[in-house]
Amino acid sequence: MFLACLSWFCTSLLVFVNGGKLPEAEVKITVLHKPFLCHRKSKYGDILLVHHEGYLSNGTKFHSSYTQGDKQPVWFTLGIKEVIKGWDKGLQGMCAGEKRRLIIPPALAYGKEGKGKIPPEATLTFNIEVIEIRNGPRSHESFQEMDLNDDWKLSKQEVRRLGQMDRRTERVTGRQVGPQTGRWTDRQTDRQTD
Ligand SMILES: [Ca+2]
Repeated sequence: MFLACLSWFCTSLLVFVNGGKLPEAEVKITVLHKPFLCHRKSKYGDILLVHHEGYLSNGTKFHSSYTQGDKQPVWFTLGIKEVIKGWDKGLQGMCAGEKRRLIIPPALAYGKEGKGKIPPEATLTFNIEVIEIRNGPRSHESFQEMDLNDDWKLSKQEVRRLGQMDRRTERVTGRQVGPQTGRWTDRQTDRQTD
């Protein structure tokens, strides 16, 4: 009788603590590589340049930006639902050069429907390498200004244009060019010559 009461009490306590809700789906994060130097960490609103590989739970690779398409890393804005929720949650606080493995439950990926090669209710594993982190647009208006073709995504060209505008501002204001900005300039030069 005492045990029954105790178990009833514990269950009620649990429901009370959780507010009767199911626990929220979580992303499992494993850091695969952390660079020695970290000038800044990614946060909501930043624009990230990433390489990524995606796997289904049976080990099938469904995408790799290293080997597919134009084999280039992709830009996206963190935390504005431009990408699946699992990425928005799992790619915060990262350094440029850091690599993470994310295991994302279907609720934070493509859910009950699935999408393309992704079957319904699929748990996905991504290996993601952050190549570059830049300040994103700080307001709705500045995002719209950057998004030249109004598709609610920032393409490589649109982000590159922001980089060029930033450098112009630095020349005008004479602001000290930080290591990150310097690296960006080098990378841009590299890309233009290759
Ligand atoms: Ca766009």
